[in-house]
Amino acid sequence: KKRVGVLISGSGTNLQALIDATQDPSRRIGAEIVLVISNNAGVEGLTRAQRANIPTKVLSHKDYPSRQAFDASLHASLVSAGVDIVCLAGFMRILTGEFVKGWRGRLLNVHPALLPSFKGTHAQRQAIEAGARVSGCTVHFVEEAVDAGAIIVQEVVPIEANDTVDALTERIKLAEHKAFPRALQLLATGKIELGDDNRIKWL
Ligand code: 3YE
Repeated sequence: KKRVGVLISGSGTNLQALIDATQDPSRRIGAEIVLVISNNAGVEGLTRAQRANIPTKVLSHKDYPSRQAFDASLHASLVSAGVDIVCLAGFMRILTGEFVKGWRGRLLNVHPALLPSFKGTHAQRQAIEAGARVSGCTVHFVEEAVDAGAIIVQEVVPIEANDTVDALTERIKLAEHKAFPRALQLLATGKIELGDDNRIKWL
């Protein structure tokens, strides 16, 4: 089984979906979560990990003099836990090129829109304001350019008449809880890899 580290910043609902999926042998994800790191202390995601008996660590970016130093500390913690694959599950920090390079092909993020549309923050609001009739979520390999990495799984959700950002956000979250475990399974079971051309290679 591949050893997974999950980085969080908040409530950890995607972490919970990954815990539930990896702990259910019938789902055959091929991965186990061995470490959860939060850059914020006291968040609900840490409680979720502890409840599942998964080791946790708080590394606050505020305790480091630079983005490089923070990322080096993240990297060292992941390496010492023997992590193979890193999942960003609501982790709200932009990672340095150096960190991203060190985990090339082994670092996944979930974004609340159908990339390459609506990159960046407030993606749900962007979709509503654009008048789109569908949005969704994207699980992608992380590259240095934010939200630009190769797409692994997407899940579509409707945008309803008179939809609100909050209602759409909740609908997209449910889609993320399906998409993220599927993407992790594809990588952990060797169905995909990140090709030298930075595109998905289906094996
Ligand atoms: N880093 C790189 N490439 C990626 N991090 C994430 C995805 C991704 C990545 O594809 N290189 C917005 C965060 C965006 C932002 O400006 N964050 C601030 C801090 C804000 C805070 O602490 O609340 C910052 O300076 O990093 C994960 C998703 C990042 C979301």
